[in-house]
Amino acid sequence: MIRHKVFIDGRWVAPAGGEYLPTTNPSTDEVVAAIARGGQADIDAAVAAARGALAGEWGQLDAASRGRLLSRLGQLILDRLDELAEIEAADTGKPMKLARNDIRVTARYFEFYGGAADKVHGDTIPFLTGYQVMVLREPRGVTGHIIPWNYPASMFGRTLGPALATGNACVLKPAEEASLSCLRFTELAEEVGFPRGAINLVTGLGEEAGAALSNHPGIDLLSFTGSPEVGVLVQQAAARNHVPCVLELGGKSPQVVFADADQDKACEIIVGAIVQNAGQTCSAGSRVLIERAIYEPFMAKLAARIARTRVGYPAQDLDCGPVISQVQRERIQGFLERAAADRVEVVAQGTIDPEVDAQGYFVPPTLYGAVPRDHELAREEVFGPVLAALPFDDEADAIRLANGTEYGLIAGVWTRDGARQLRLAKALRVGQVYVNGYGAGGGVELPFGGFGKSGHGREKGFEALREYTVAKTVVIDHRT
Ligand code: TXE
Repeated sequence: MIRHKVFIDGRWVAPAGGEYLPTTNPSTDEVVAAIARGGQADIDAAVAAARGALAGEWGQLDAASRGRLLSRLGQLILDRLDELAEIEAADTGKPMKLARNDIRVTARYFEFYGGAADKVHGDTIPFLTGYQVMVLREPRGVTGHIIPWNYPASMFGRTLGPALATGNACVLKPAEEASLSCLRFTELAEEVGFPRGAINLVTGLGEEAGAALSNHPGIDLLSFTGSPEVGVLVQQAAARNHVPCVLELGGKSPQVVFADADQDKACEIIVGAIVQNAGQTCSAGSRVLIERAIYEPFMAKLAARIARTRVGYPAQDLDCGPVISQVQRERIQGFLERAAADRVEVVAQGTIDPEVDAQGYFVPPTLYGAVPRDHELAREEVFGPVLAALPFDDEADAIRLANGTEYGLIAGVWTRDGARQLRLAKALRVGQVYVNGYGAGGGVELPFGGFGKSGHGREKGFEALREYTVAKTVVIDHRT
């Protein structure tokens, strides 16, 4: 079995503790590889290597050269599309078509940020006569990145692309459940010729390598995607070290369907967005809010569509695969059991393909109807293929309900009324609003991030470049 090392200062080395962790295929529960169990000593070395890179070759590179490295990495990822998609599908269980799409998105991040690297401009500001003021945009320095297991590939690009484009040196800790694509991308980055120390990768457990990274005093900015609970720990660590953090912590995103919506299109996209990646998507539209006048007919459409969904192995390319782990399956089953005890109505369920082996972590897509507004299914992130439907009375009620959770990540609005589209877009407390469509995942150009329990800071697009740089004001008195 392959034992993957950690990547520090341009070299693959055994973890300081000498231990490795098994990583399993969620479709079969079989161990597919071993990853290094990195810890404090590895993180210390990685942070020191990143600091060294800033003072060395990486820090000396001009922006266009950094951009070329990123673009070349993007191209190499595309060239290896099939190989990388196989790795991602085996490690996460996602259908091959989704795994391929995720790899394309990863490549697209490097293409986008490669092109953006030399377009991050500073500013000049009119000031007192005889003075020249410049605002430089400088890299933060050493950036720490902790990412989860649901989209390891595309998050590698999402978090490292803007950080590297702006000249930071990075230490990445991928999720212990799914590190394999990140390991392979790092090999490709080595092939492309990134100077040593620019990218460091330490695999391992959250409470070991993750905690060591987030608490490290040598980090200048933390970027974390994961659970709200760990997000709080990361933010506390950032506060202790007086550094900023970007947090992306999931959501309970609403799909708001008005009576004048194109119901067939809405139904197709809403179901697609909740079964995508077995519902393990931060921006999954997990609540569907339906105007009461069309509640019954629209629910009938949703139910028919959910009932047609099929769950299976990645190679079968059905609607969704297994969830990532037995722990996650049990967590989702806990929601389903409590909903049953509370007599929340299951309106429809998809089917797990009879070919699949009971060893995998499969969960059927499930639609719940008339979910009480205060029920956990209407308020908490399930992170599974579970859709909670709730009726609403009018536009004001829809807005109240949509904004009525602790989260605020993205929203879908379905109506043909142009003025209403705009009113909703402005009233919803979320980082992205889709009107008559829904785009969980892609759109690397589009700023993305949340409010409240969904986190703060913005990733993707040019906004991310702002997060990874800091303004320095230079005031020159040029009077003679
Ligand atoms: O997340 P964790 P888990 C939500 C989703 C899911 C739940 C639990 O609801 O059911 O979180 O998932 C690292 N210090 N999301 O337990 O633990 C960990 O190693 C520093 C939504 O897997 O937050 C991994 O790399 N790091 C989310 C990363 O944090 C720590 C995606 C995420 O793991 C750490 C994933 C610690 N003490 C889960 N403990 C989204 N926003 O999409 C763990 N980690």
